Amino acid sequence: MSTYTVVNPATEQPVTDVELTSVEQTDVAIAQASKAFPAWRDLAPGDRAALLRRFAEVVDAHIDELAELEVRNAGHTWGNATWEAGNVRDVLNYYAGAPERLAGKQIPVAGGVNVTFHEPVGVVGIIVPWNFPMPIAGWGMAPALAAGNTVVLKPAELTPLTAMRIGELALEAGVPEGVLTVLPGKGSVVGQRFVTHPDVRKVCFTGSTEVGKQIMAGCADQVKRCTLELGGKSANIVFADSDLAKAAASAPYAVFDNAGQDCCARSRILVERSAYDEFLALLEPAVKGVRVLDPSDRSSEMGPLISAHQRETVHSFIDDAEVAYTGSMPDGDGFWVAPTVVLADSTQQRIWRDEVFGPVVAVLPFEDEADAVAMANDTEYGLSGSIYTSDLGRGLRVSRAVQAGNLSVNTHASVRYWTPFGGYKQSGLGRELGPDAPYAFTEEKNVFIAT
Ligand code: TAP
Repeated sequence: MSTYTVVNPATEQPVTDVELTSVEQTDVAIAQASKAFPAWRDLAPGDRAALLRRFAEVVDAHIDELAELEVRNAGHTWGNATWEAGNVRDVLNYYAGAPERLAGKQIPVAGGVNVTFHEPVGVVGIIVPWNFPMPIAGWGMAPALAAGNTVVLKPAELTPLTAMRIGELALEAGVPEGVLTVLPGKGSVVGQRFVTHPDVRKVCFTGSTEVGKQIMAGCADQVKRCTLELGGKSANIVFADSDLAKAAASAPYAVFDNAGQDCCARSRILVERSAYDEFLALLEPAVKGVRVLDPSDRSSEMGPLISAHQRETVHSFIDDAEVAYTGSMPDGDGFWVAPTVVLADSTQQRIWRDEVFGPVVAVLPFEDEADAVAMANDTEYGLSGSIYTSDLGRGLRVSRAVQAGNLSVNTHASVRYWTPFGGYKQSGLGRELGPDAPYAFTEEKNVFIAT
């Protein structure tokens, strides 16, 4: 039996050892999920809804415990970790409304009656990255379970603890054995088996674009359904007519939240040239004001990176770039990088094009609206972005022109569990969240009855 030692990224101290699931154990779990599927599918919709609501209640009773685990396992701040645990509860409650609403259609035809049904696909494999272990687990499992599927879920090897606890809480809530199974382990072992095992009918993957492409190629072999939520290089577009003080005050939180390990991080700031110097001057105190502290300190606003490896990757970007200014970070152990503002000198630079996944933001001026849109779209990614302007017509026009799935105007808050989330271009395939998410875990069946 091989094990992995979970490390606290703020202290580099071991937290606990976790047994890694083997291929054989993965196969056993998939067999149990297949066995549990018919009964879960056939449960009266109201009963499935009630179990999901009960699951949400049990999660709610353990918010502090889950948050505590995430602070130690992922280095998330207390504020973020409690929000993330609450998000799992909220997503379960929201999709508890779905079993009773997954209605098909009656479509007019000659000579009979035509009806459609939304039928669950079967066993769903969910592969979760380390940056948001709880929300991403919740966004996959809640609509999948609501639609009548059973779920096998693999957390990232680095951050398995909260997902494992959530799996236990499901059982405590009365969710039957085999309906949700959490399998801590390696992507190349457990995740890969979800892709190749014929009884896993759909794979929901969140992670890097590179691995996402491999998952998609692997799924093609069996024409397996897959949803991909991948990387991003999102633009924060600041027009000269915006409230510059507000735009500058909010910009750090749009990119340094979760130490920049956020697929939606607005890691490119585009500023209209006439406001460029003023914006940079306003941004400096905002960046320096971010409280970068051990996340066990409840006033911390930014914690460490997840690992030494991730810190090296981030340094490889900063070392090549022209740093304008940095914020603070603690001394001593922990995988720390200070919030860093880089002045880009071209849209071809690596810092401007590649996802850093760390607390680094690059800034470049633009000339006019058309230039801003062209620069924002000059990327293979398309996940999110923000537009700051006092002209709401322009805000809407630019939102429509930017090729990304989640835009926000005069705020960076673009993700809500009751609205759809996902990427254009190489940021992903399909959508999560919102009212339609359960349908993505069903097949639509059409039945014609001759009369
Ligand atoms: P990845 O290395 O892609 O890992 C993501 C998950 O996939 C992990 O659980 C990993 O397992 C597993 N995995 C790795 N190789 C696999 C394979 N061959 N087959 C099946 N599963 C495999 O990404 P990461 O470094 O954890 O996360 C960072 C990336 O995720 C960033 O690019 C970020 O933008 C993206 N991300 C996107 C979103 C959305 S919603 N678009 C949200 C969060 C993160 P291990 O445990 O072995 O690593």
